[in-house]
Amino acid sequence: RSRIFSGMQPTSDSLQLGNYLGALTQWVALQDEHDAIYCVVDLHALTVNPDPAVLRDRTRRTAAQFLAAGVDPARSILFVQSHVPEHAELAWLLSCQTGFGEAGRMTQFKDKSSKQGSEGTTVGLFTYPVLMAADILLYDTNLVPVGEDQRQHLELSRDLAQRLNQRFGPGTAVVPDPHIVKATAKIYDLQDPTSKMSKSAESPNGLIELLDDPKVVAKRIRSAVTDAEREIRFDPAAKPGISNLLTIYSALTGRPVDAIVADYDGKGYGDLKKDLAEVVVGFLAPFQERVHGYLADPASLDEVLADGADRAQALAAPTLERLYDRFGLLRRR
Ligand code: AQP
Repeated sequence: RSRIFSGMQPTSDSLQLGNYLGALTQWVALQDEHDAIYCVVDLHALTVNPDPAVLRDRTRRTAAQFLAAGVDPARSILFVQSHVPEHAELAWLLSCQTGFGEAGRMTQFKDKSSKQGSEGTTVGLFTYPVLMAADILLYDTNLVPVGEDQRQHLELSRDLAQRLNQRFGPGTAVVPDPHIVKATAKIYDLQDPTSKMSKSAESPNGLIELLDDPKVVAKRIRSAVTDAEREIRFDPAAKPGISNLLTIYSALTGRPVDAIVADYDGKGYGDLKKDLAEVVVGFLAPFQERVHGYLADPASLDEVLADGADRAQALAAPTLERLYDRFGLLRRR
């Protein structure tokens, strides 16, 4: 069985639909056939300097959403990144193997730091992809299910693994492969359908948050930006708005895009939006109920996370030990 690792940041009260369709549904699908490890990456969230109480709350909320989506702690390991200190330790080793220019070429860093200005940008944001490489290499991960926006970061993880094997000998690190499902690899903002949907979007109007009031969600779908034509067809270059709605419709119903397009032959954008709003709300209502169930019992949730951290650490500690040894750090008696 191959090893899967992936994580999400607790950077918002709610995950957004792109997180769910791009990554979380894959996490759930992969857990039967693979040894899966899923993580709330709270150390990553520190890069944007969150309020401490808010971060703690969002960490539990994010874990509750993983569970509500179907991550099963009996089959997968579910834990919080900071509970396993080996992540931060390995990140230091890897940061000493990462070129300054190499890290500076990461487009997510360039985008986020240009919005925050150089004083608002932390060194942590710069080294974020190195910590992500540590998360992945720490578990000798084979496959990393993520959305398209993480492709470049994953490429860095692969380069680092290959570099370690060259410098310190074969078998130092496992080179991870991305698992990116093309159809849902990038869900777009409803108001700006050429930018990806994001938890930290500047305007909430193009965002579908999984814990939003269903009425608000329905309204946002009905107000989604489309185009001046009338024809419903899947053409991401010419019709990004409609194509995005079709992608979401298809992913949530399991119906192929072509079949949906055929259903709407002769119908208008308004019909598509109205029906999609129902589909999304129909998915969100039971999801939200499950999330609230988990949040109503924080002691049980913490128990699940503590057990996950124990299991994760049992895998992480020997890997880190192997790497410390290969790097030439004198081990304590
Ligand atoms: N729009 C998207 N379409 C498909 N997949 C997406 N992902 C994020 N947005 C989309 C995937 O979800 C996971 C979340 O990773 P993250 O929490 O580390 O943050 P991110 O990639 O930076 O996602 P966000 O929502 O945009 O968060 P913020 O605003 O905090 O930066 C990853 O697998 C990602 O690919």
